[in-house]
Amino acid sequence: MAFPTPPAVLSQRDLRPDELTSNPTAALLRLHAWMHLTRTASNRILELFRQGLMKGTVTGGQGNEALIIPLALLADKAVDVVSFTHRDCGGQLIWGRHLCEHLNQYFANADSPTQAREGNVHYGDPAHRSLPMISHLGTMISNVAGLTDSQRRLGRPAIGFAFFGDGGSSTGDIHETLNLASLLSLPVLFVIENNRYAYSTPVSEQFAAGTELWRRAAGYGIEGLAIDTTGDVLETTRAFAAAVEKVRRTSRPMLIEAHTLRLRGHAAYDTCDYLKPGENDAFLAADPVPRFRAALVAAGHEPAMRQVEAELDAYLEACIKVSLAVPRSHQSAAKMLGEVLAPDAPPLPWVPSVESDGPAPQKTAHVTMAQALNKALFKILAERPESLVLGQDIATYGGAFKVTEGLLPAFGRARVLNTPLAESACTGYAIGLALNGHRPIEEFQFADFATEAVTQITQNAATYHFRCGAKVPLVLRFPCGSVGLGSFHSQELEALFLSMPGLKGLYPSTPQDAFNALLAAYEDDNPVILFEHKALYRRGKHDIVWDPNYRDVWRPRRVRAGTFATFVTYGEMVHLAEEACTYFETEYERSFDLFDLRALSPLRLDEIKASLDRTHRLIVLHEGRRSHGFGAELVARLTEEHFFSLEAPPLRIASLDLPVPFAPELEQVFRPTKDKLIEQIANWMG
Ligand SMILES: Cc1ncc(C[n+]2csc(CCOP(=O)(O)OP(=O)(O)O)c2C)c(N)n1
Ligand SMILES: [Mg+2]
Repeated sequence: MAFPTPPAVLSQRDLRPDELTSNPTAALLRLHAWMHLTRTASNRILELFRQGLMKGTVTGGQGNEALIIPLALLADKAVDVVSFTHRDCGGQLIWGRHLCEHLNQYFANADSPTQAREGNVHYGDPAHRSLPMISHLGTMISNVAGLTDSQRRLGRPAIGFAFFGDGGSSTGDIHETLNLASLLSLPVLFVIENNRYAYSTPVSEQFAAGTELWRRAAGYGIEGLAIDTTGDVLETTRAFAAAVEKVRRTSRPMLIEAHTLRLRGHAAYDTCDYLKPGENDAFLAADPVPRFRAALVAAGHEPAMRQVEAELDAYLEACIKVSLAVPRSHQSAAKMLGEVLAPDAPPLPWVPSVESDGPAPQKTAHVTMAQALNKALFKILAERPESLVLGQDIATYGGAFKVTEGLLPAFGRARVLNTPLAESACTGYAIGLALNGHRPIEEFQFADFATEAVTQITQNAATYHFRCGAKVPLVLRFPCGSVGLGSFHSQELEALFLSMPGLKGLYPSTPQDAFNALLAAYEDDNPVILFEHKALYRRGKHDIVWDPNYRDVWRPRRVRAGTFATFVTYGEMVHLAEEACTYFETEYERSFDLFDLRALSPLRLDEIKASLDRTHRLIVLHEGRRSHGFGAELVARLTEEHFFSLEAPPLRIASLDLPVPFAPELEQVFRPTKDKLIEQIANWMG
């Protein structure tokens, strides 16, 4: 069924600040119309939920209209960036969503904008720079900062609108992002929707240093102010307009604490029994919507308003009728599984040479793995204008492992970006850039510190495509593996990260594969983790060439041919495995079919399965810990189809289930070594 045509008033989705003086009546009637629709739609959504027609829960925006309607109308929808919260229903509609789409999202039906894969407010319109929020409060605002920066880099006069609640304002992401935005001078309007409660927790239990949340701005070197949205709507709108104009003109962030209301509790299920006696009545008395209407009536606009309200009410009911008739969503497992990752992108038109300015395709370089990665970064930055590199100490210093050495003088600070110690916000910022056509490559100083960004990587970036079809082309470089640095600078985190859907992972073991892997990861439209074992960075020099088949790193490499067993490993362990294979060939006259997995996700195991069909014996080796380790997945996948043809139980060799011990002697006990490998294989062979 076609969507009902919106009343004419809803085609007015903008408000220019000069209208507030040149034609205030038209501006006020527009504000009223959107506030009326937003309030009535929110009330009807609550009713539909209570009738059991909507799923999950609903968190209403009743009381927040005088905040979100002026700001959404003032935004430049052609260039600006936003992420709406669970109180911002009116903003979604003003940004351009048809009311039926909004309702379909809440019904989670077959026409829902997220294909019913997400519920209620968790949707947006990334193609038009409205980012769908995830539940994790605080995460979205760094995405807004990144996308706003992307717009500015493309020469567009955009600003970002980052909305979050008084409760959300306590999260680490908020602090990291306010700091980052100030450092990078990003034009983002940070708006705390202070409705005095986070679920049942009052602001006084949220923040110790007084309840004036806007005063935090001074700590980040940015302007802060409070605006009371429960007062006169025209005054509120003028104050917002001045702030919007200033952020756009100065390109500096600003923090606004907007006092607002939450009239229907936290969510549909909220009992509200934590409110003090009379507190809810006070909220209702402070509601600006009826007072605003009464003022317009007193100014003689009642007949015009009544007509608009009637049109809007009829439109709302017509939209509900259309959306109620949409069938439930039915999707096969194959369809959903097939849409977790963005499809393979076509290869980029690389200059067929290791060096961008080298004419001969056959030109080689004799390099360590660190230098091979450095060459790939040079090539990407030289040939791809949408690329940039970010991370801690990567600019002047060239990175903790000197992988980014020389990039800053060649490409400048805007594209070789030193970041503060804020892995979560910096990853969120990179996600925002990636959503708008940039392709960031982020270096984590050590893979271990990526745990600071777990939410951004696994819950946000990794789920984007499934949730809304948006692509997040992002390379996350993880220097990993133990080299005598103890628990927090050594870990192999592939099992932790890759157990979450939506991430790809490559783990090269040679300079050539590292060079190829960085190009392949770069041109992928998904977040790709590049695992770089620190012991391999300087493990001798090797020739690297321009390899037109660089995308083959997404498949395993057969390192040696053999007959006794199929031997699967990756990373530094490939070199250990080779030594063990040589030993067994010499001492036992037994050969192994040795594979370097290279791509940890998605796993392409056909060639290895074919090998197992010939050898009927399997060895899996990795440096990560054994329990819940990557080897468990490999053994399961490889043997579930071949179980009855196996001639021996699979052998799984991994590190011990310990935090990585520091002293070299203890580290050797912890991780696989050549001697232990030989001993375990010999025992297994019997
Ligand atoms: C990081 C995180 N922790 C906990 C929650 C659970 N939660 C959902 S809404 C909410 C309260 C949010 O309060 P506030 O930020 O003030 O926004 P409001 O709902 O008042 O608009 C909580 C605790 C969450 N969504 N995210
Ligand atoms: Mg709140």
